Amino acid sequence: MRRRSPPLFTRGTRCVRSLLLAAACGALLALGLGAEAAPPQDVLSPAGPQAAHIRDLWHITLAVCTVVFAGVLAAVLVALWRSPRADSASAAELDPVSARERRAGRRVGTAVAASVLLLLFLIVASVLTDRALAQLSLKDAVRIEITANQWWWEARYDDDDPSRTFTTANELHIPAGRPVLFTLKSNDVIHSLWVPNLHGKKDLIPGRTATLQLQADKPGVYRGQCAEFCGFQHAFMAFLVVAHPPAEYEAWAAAQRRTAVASDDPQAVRGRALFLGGTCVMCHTVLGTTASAHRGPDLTHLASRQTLAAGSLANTPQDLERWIRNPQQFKPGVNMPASNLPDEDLKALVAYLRSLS
Ligand code: HEC
Ligand SMILES: [Cu+2]
Repeated sequence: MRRRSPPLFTRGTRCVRSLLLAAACGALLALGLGAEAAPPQDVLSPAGPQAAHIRDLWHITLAVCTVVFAGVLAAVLVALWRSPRADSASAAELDPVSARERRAGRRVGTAVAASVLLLLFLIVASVLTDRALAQLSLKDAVRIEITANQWWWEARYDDDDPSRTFTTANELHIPAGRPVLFTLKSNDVIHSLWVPNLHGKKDLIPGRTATLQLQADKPGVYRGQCAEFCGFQHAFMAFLVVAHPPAEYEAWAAAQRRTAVASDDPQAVRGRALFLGGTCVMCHTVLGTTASAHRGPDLTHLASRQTLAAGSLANTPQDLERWIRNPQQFKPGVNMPASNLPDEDLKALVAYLRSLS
C-alpha cells in the first residue's frame, strides 16, 4: 500500500509564499521606479558610434531569430494539422512510402540549407560589426589607463607631457564628440568594464593589457558596471561616465591636475592633521601632501565625485562618515579597515575630505 506523502506546501506556507511574492514584486517595482532617475544603463539607446553598431547587430539577430522561430512554429502547426489520424476502423496503409519520404526529405534539405545560409549571414553581420568597431579613428583621442582593483576602478589620464597626467577613481569624465582610448589593466582581480550606452564589455585581467575605444556623441551621464563576477563585492562595482562638452571637460581636467587646496576652516585643518598622522596615508594619495599610497582610491579631489566606493554610496557628509567608520558594513570584505576614531575626530576627517574639491 502506498502512503501519501504530506503536501509540500500547506495552506499556511502558501499564504506566506504569496505574501513574499507580492513583497518581492513591490520591491522590484520600487527599484524600477527609483532607477528611472538614475543615469541610463541601456544597450538599446546608444550614445555613441560603438554602441550603435552593437545595437544594429542586436536588431539584425533579433529579426532573423524571430523569423526562424515563427517559421518553425508555423511548420509544426501545419504538420499537426495535416498529419493523418488513424483509428481502429481505418484500413491498414500498405502503400509504399518512398514517394512521401522523398518529398519530406526535400523539405528537410531546404530547411537545413536555409538554416546554414541564415547562420552564415549572422556570422558575416557579426564580423562586419567587429570591423566597424575597430574603425573608430583615434585621432586626438583622450588616453585613459584603467586599473581594476578589489573592488574599485583607478583611472589615470595620460598625456605626452607627464606633468599633465593625473589620477582619479570610480568616476570617468570624457569629452563628448572626441574618441577615448582606454588601456585596461588589473592589479588583483578580473573585472569586466561595461558602459552599455557607449560600448560592449571588455575584461581587465592581471598581467595583460587590453584596449577599448569609444566615443560619446552627446554630453550626458552614463552608468557603467562590472559585468563579470569578480568576488564578494561584484554587485558594488559601478561607476559613472560623465561626457562633457569639450570646454567643460578641459576645465574639469585642469582642476583634477591641481594639487589639493588646503582649506583654512579649523575643523578641516584638524582633520588634515588626523588624516596625515593616521593610517589613511598607508593606502591613499592626496596630491600636495605626504599621502602618496595607491592601495586605495586617490582622494585628491574626492569631493568632486558624485558617489563613494564605486557607486555604493552617495558622496554626502553623512555617508562619508558612515563609510570611514565602518566600510565593511557597506562592502563586506573590502580592503579598508574600520576605524575606531572618536566621533569628533571623525567629523574633522570628514570636514577635511569634503574640502578636497
Ligand atoms: C588598508 C588600506 C586602507 C586604509 C588604511 C584606509 N583605506 Fe580608505 N580605501 C581603501 C580601499 C581599498 C578603498 C576602496 C574601497 C572600495 O570601494 O572597494 C578605500 C576607499 C576609501 C574612500 C572612498 C573613495 C572613493 O573614491 O569612493 C574614502 C573616502 C576613504 N577610503 C577614506 C579613508 C580614510 C579617511 C582612511 C583613514 C581613516 C582610510 N580610507 C584608510 C583602503 C584603505
Ligand atoms: Cu568586478
